[in-house]
Amino acid sequence: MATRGSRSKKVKRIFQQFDTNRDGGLNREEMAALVVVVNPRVKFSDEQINAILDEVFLTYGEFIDGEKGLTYDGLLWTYDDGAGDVDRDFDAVESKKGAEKRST
Ligand SMILES: [Ca+2]
Repeated sequence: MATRGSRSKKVKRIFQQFDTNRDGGLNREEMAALVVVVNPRVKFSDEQINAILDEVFLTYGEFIDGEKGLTYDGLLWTYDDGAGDVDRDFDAVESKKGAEKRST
């Protein structure tokens, strides 16, 4: 059951997974990694990634914390807006983590 509580918990896990420098925001580099992982079947060009990031940072400007980038609240909003499927993205992130664990 996709309750709001389990949703935000999943978004939190996704956020923390990609906030690699742990500063509480997703900068362009971190967001780019997220976009790539949750779209495993898509081969993005740098231009496409840049266009997506421009769009996100423009649309969610009020959730951008300076150099840190998109905050957790901002990421939650992108899902509330239907920009991505939390469950699907969460599974993609988790399965990637599992694959990395197996390969080491
Ligand atoms: Ca960060």
